[in-house]
Amino acid sequence: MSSENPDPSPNPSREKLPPGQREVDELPAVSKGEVPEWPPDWTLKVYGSVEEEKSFDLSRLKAMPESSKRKLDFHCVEGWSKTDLEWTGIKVRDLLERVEVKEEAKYVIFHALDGYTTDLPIETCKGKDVSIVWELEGVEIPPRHGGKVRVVIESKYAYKGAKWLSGIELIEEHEKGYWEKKGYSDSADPWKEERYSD
Ligand SMILES: Nc1nc2c(c(=O)[nH]1)N[C@H]1C(S)=C(S)[C@@H](COP(=O)(O)O)O[C@H]1N2
Ligand SMILES: [Mo]
Repeated sequence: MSSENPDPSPNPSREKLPPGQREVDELPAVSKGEVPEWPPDWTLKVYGSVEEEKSFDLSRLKAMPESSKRKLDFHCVEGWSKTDLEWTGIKVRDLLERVEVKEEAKYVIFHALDGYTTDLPIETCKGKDVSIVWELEGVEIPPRHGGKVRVVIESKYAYKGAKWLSGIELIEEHEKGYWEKKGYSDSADPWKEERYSD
């Protein structure tokens, strides 16, 4: 568990695992399809409702002074959790500060190289809990787990964390992501067991 409590949903009962979750020994690799190719000219684009669109290459992300290591728990909506994984990265808010988000931006939609999307309210992304990461346990994230760059969010089910991150778009209206369109919860709080939308 991170020493920082996740913003939107601190662990209310101080229990290690959210309700209905069981710990697994190894982090499973879960995705809708094949592991996509990592483009040699990859950059992370931050665009949409911002004053100035920007692209960040991997060396620029790694050089950010906010870069840090955090131990986080990982909860899949299918009922497994892997606790205390150490990720290296920054927070999405560190990027949002560098592009100046416009007043009308209400959601952040994450785009991935495999066409996957998922969105979160801008307030959640201005908090401490939405991380953009490039190392797992001190080494480059394996491709099957979203390397080279992915999102992890301890206070949400894992489908809110896009692997193979390619873009961060600021939008005015909520847009359902890949799993959310199939009936999974938009809020996805594991401590409240928000697995499915009503
Ligand atoms: N781009 C992308 N990100 C994704 C997915 C996906 O299919 N594509 N699956 C999500 C789901 S449902 C889970 S449980 C986690 C799995 O991460 P892992 O494979 O590292 O365990 O990634 C999430 N992020
Ligand atoms: Mo999942």
